[in-house]
Amino acid sequence: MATDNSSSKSGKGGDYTSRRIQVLKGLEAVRKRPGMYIGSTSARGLHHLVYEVVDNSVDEAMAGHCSSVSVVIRPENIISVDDDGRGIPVDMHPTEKVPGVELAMTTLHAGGKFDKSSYKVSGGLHGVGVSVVNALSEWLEVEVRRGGKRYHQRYERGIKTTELKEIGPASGTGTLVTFKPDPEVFTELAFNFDTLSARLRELAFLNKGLEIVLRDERTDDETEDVYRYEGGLAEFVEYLRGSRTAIHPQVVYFETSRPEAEIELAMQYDDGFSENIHTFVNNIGTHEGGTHLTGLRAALTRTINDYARKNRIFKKDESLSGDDVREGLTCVLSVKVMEPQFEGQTKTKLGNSEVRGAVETAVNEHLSAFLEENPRSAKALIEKSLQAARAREAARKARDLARKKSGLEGGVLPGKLADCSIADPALSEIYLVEGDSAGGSAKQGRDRSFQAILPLKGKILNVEKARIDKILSNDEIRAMVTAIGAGIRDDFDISKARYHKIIIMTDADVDGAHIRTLLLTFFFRQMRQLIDQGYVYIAQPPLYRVHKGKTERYAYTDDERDLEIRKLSNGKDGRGISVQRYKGLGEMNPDQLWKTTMDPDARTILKVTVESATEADGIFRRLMGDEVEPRREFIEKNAKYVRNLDV
Ligand code: 0RA
Repeated sequence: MATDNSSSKSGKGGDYTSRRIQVLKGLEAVRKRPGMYIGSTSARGLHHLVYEVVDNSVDEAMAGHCSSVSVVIRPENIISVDDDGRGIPVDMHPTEKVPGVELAMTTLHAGGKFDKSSYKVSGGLHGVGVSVVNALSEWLEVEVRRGGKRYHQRYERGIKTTELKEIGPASGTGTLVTFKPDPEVFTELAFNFDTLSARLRELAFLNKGLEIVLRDERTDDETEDVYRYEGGLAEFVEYLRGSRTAIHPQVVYFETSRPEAEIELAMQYDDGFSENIHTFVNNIGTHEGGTHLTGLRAALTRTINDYARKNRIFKKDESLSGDDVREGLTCVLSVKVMEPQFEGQTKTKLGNSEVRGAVETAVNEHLSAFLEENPRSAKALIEKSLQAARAREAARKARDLARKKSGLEGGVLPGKLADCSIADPALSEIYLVEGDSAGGSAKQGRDRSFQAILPLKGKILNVEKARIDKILSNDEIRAMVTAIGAGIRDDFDISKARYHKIIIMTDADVDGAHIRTLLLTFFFRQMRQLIDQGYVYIAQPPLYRVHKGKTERYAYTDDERDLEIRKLSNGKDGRGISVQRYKGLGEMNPDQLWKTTMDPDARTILKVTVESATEADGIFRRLMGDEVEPRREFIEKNAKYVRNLDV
């Protein structure tokens, strides 16, 4: 496969040499501003490289030519992605004068150039193309199996170091891409198995029948997961439902192909109270919703009301609101659209207006058929929605009453709150502190100009298990809602938040971890935008105080403690050194609490972010639902989890 680099032929897009120079400039731009192409150069961007390569294989699967994709994390965090697709074309491109595979590896957005007649993972976060992965890899090797032969080519930092060469015979077809992320580019180089597993599992659910293998070869006890779901989204819904009890045996499921979009949907009601709808466009999670979600919601409300009215299930002038028919619902909607328009702050909102009607019609048709064919299921889910409607009415009354008495928003602040003195929310923070004694220390230690303290007594209510009227009658929750000042749920208005930093400060023990989880669940379910906007943080109090004479040091991990002990013993013995382990925040005096945990110049606080709504939802469910075992496991691994949230 010889290419003549010195030849200079004129053509439409400039001569060959100048076009090659353009290519190099393109990849250079990627290396200069990697964040523009993959979002970040931290753990998130690193994992993004894998998704980018896998997306190409999944595109091949969506086109109907690939049944298996395998991802291997090799020692030194090298990644291999292998598939059994058609193999990237190796023949010379007629005008570009390089093999197709080389074009794909070196041209930005080359993905769709070959094949316009299929759905592509494009727009949103993905779809920048494998050339970006190439540019950001210390080295990358591609192997294509096609036409009975194997071909190989190597690149370093996006520049080819070998020509595409035939290296032997091949049985079958496919593409193998192996790459090592460039340490000059990434601040984090270690792949997280759980992070990759979550996305690959999701992709397998979304592409029914596609087998995705994830293997970790970095340690001796090799881990291998295989994801393959013949039931597609129906199995996804069962997975998301977890341990909750379904109120009708069969998952509602359909797939249909319309001119505007291919539509696949699965849904099931359980005896819980939360709404869990996840939507995808071309395999990308649309966290900000969009036209497909609007169509789905409209169809749910209309179809269920129509059926109930027709079958005389309502009493006199009863009817169900959108919120009512979504309570206890787990639903996944996946649409595939030829030219998706992604909008919104994070480009995860579908804009195509024609999709709304297509989804609405499809859901109307299939859901009403399901209700007609399964009258007992229909009755169960309508009864459930009616209960939701009654509870909502009771909650409204309770809220009105409460508003009059103390005011959930505006009005009187809770008595336990020690508020800050400045009025600018952007500069204000509130510490939610476990227990009255730690609350007392925090009140004395704080900088009262911008730091507010709200002590919380004992365990707050587990909102995952409670209904809205009960949630609102809980004192600790009411205090938080009033202090934050932005309302709750449908009434929540983030622009009214009185603080832009809400810092959870609990003891470094199992109870503290539990309270922290309860609070996170509360924010996730009832004030989700606080998390989306990055307003929620977790304080990091020290675990140890090491002191000798007049010197004192604080340590946040066991390793740090050992290091401080070594430093203080000055190579001699450890006499006179004392180590105190803090069992709770209450053991610190106000001054210590300020110095170690609250002083903005000295403290570390972890920002809580929700990377994948689906995964987060699953985590919250497993933690807060009825299963005891996963919760225990979680609490044991809590520190790791909190950091994971930030990936
Ligand atoms: C365009 C055309 C053809 C294959 C592919 C792209 C392709 C790309 C990747 C990337 C990873 N795995 C892939 N598998 C296939 C083939 C067109 C044809 O054979 O007619």
